[in-house]
Amino acid sequence: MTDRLLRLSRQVAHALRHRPEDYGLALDGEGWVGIEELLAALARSKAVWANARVEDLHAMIAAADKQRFEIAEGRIRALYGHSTAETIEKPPAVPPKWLYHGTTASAAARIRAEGLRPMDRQYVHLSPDRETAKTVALRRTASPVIVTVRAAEAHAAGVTFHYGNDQVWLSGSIAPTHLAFPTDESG
Ligand code: HQG
Repeated sequence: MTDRLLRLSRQVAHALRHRPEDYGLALDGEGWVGIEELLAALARSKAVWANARVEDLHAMIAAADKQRFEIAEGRIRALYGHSTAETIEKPPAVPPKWLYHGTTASAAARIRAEGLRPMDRQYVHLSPDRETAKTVALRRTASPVIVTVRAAEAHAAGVTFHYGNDQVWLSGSIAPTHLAFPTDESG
């Protein structure tokens, strides 16, 4: 991924996940916005994007290590990560039996006590396997703690889950009773 595409990805994530209003954009209920609208908004926001084209958005998606955005029918949306005031609607989905959440030791201590919470985002973000969870945690710490989520059990108890992409599941808050911690962390 070139520096320019990485910067584009960060800017688009900022616009489509967090601050669409700063760009004069309004997401629809599922997070979509017109591609031409987004390109015009980017061009207004920074001179460096004045000549950005739809081809750049396709190249950004193709070069990424994970699927953060989706393009369809002349529109684009972020698949997860939102922190906008209006909750992005995601269809409910039946999760696999287990999901994983990679985090820091200090957050894990809080999570043991109060469960997983969305914090600044609209949903809790979960990984389908330990390796992915570890990668998520490595953004924040060199010593990841992997929390195991008994997802099917939580789902049966009423927690709503949503599919983000093949590496990301989303959910509401999950109580500690549905979580398991590494023995060296749990004491
Ligand atoms: C923690 C990236 C204290 C949680 C990643 C995490 C992911 C608690 C932090 C996606 C807590 C929130 C999301 C509680 C949760 N007390 N801390 N009760 N419950 N936390 O960034 O999952 O590259 O919002 O453990 O790969 O780290 O941007 O969530 O450390 O898919 O596409 O609060 O963002 O994707 O942090 O990451 P985040 P996350 P992108």
